[in-house]
Amino acid sequence: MEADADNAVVIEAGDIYYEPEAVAAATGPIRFTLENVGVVEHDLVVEEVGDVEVVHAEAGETASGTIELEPGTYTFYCSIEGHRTAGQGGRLEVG
Ligand SMILES: [Cu+2]
Repeated sequence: MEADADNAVVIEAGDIYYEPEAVAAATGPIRFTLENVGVVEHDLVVEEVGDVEVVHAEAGETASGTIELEPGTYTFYCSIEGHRTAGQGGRLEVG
């Protein structure tokens, strides 16, 4: 999925997955919106920049956060205990 003109990426988070798991955005500030359709909390953390949490959404809620990234390939994951090992992760291409 490509980011829109505002460099915004929308990801659905459920129990326990992201949809989509592969997203692309342009260099600069990237706005992530996490739509949590699950019954537990989820977040989105970018690994390569020091495991920074970009956005956190409580169960059933939608939240947004922004991160500025250089061109490259990044890994994102949910830091709620057990979620990453259950497969809640994805890849972000910036450039
Ligand atoms: Cu999660």
